[in-house]
Amino acid sequence: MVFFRWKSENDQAIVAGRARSQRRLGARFRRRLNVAATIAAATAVAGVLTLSSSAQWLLWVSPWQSKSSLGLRPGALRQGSERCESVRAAFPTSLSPKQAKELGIETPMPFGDGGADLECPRPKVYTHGPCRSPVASKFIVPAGHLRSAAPGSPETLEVAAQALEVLRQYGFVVLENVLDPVEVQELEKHAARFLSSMPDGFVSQPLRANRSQLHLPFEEPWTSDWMMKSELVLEIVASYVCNNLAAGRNEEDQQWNWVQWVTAGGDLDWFRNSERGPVPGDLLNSPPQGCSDVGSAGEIGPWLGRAMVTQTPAGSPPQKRHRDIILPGPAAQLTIQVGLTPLLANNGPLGYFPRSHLMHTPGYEVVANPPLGSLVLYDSFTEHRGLENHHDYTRYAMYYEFETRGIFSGYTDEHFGEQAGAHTLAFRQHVDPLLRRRVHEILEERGDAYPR
Ligand SMILES: O=C(O)CCC(=O)C(=O)O
Repeated sequence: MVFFRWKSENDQAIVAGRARSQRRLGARFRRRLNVAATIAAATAVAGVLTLSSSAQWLLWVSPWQSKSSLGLRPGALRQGSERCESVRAAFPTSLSPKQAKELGIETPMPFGDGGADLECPRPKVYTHGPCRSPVASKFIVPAGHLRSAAPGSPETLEVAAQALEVLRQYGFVVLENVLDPVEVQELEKHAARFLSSMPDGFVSQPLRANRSQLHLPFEEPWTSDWMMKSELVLEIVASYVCNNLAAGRNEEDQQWNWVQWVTAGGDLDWFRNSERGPVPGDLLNSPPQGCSDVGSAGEIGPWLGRAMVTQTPAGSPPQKRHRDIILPGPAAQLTIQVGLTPLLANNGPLGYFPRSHLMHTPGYEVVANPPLGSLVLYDSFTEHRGLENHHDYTRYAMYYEFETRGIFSGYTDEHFGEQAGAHTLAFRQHVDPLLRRRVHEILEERGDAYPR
């Protein structure tokens, strides 16, 4: 999970003090001051960002911070070190060192037990099941009829357009019945086997609130075309993911752009402007540790990030709501959830906060518990959380995500073990050619500028 470093009050006080004593501020310094002040204002208006991301507790500092300013490298928190103790003090943990050791956790987790939310429940509406609410129907796009549709059929494009509309408006969409439930049921068995007898070179990682996560191996059935190359999914990804602000920009520049996006009204098309495209330089050519190196420096739009499986054991508590990525804001990473265990109201489905990707704060959450064979697509900037699993079995879900170059996802090549990086690459080579063809077609249709 990311510990994202907005300007602290201290930083702002220092900046303000200097501002008083230096009558003639340089243009750059003044801009920084504006950034801090505007961020404070925008954050107050927009509500508190939940600062977290799937894998980022290992990399709890920004990759753009210099070693000297922090006194350590990301991920270098050693048990017992001074730095480690100060982290412990700053992030009191409910996990004892003994428990952490038993879980195989060598570094302290800034989010303690991984972000369990034991506070007051929020109103929920459910998409399916006995508690299904008519209010939730606007988040669902029926797609069962596409299973028999020919490739390139107009129906596929029609459903993609509907789904895109929902996604843009609310930050997530349920594609109901798009996959064959029998095939998906098989995946659950594979997931359970893979997680319980992990091959050498793979390591599962704890995820907030008692979950764990592992990269999937590049092999059948995970590579199946009906899932990884779904025409419907790739069409939506190619059209939706358009935020290239992380490509070649440092943290401060991304913050500044994010603030401008919020203050300009929070329109997703704002990101399509060519001024917000990649910035040439070292950060673009070689994204730092934890930042995505998908694709190449000369192109924009989405590529496949990685494919993973998550398990939510029996009795797991609900998570705190969070965003999987913070910068550079929405439309930079799109996550596809494939429920492998049939999702029920109380076996650990995900709850989503509609329109939170546009910085709106709704008073309720939408629990997506669609039938097996359905997908949920969500902007990783949308607030969401895993809910409690009250059942006596583990709930499995597969996730794969598409992203633009440079975003800080927190994943490194070795995050899931020394072998995992090779599997990530193989997945990308499998899916990207098809996706990129569609990305280029769409960019050309729209007349959006992109470097060739
Ligand atoms: O419970 C899960 O499957 C995933 C939870 C989640 O959204 C997260 O930890 O980012």
